[in-house]
Amino acid sequence: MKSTLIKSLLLLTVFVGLSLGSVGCSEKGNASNRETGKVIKMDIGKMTCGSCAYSVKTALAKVKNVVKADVSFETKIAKVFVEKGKTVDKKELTKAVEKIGYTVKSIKE
Ligand SMILES: [Cu+2]
Repeated sequence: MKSTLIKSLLLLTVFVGLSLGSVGCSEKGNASNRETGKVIKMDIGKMTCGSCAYSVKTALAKVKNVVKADVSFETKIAKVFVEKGKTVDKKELTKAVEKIGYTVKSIKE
C-alpha cells in the first residue's frame, strides 16, 4: 500500500514537472515586453493554407529587431512589428521568407 502511494506521488511529480516544462516552452519566443515601433507590410506569395502563413510568421519573427509578426493567409499580408527605436533590414525579411519557399511581392513601411 505504502509503495503505491509513493509511486503515485512520483507520477504526480513527473506530471507537474512536464506541464511546467511545456508552459515554459510555449513562452519561448514570446514578444515579452519589448515595445513595438514601425510596422512593415509585406505581400507574400505562394502561401496555400493557414499553416503556410504560420511558417512565414515564425520565420519573420526570428529576424533581428522584429518583436513579432502577424501573417494572414486570407489577405496574404504579413505585418512585421519592429522594435521601438530600432530598424529591420528589409533584405533580411525577404531572405527569411524566400529561404522557406515563399515569395515577397512587395514590402513597404
Ligand atoms: Cu500551407
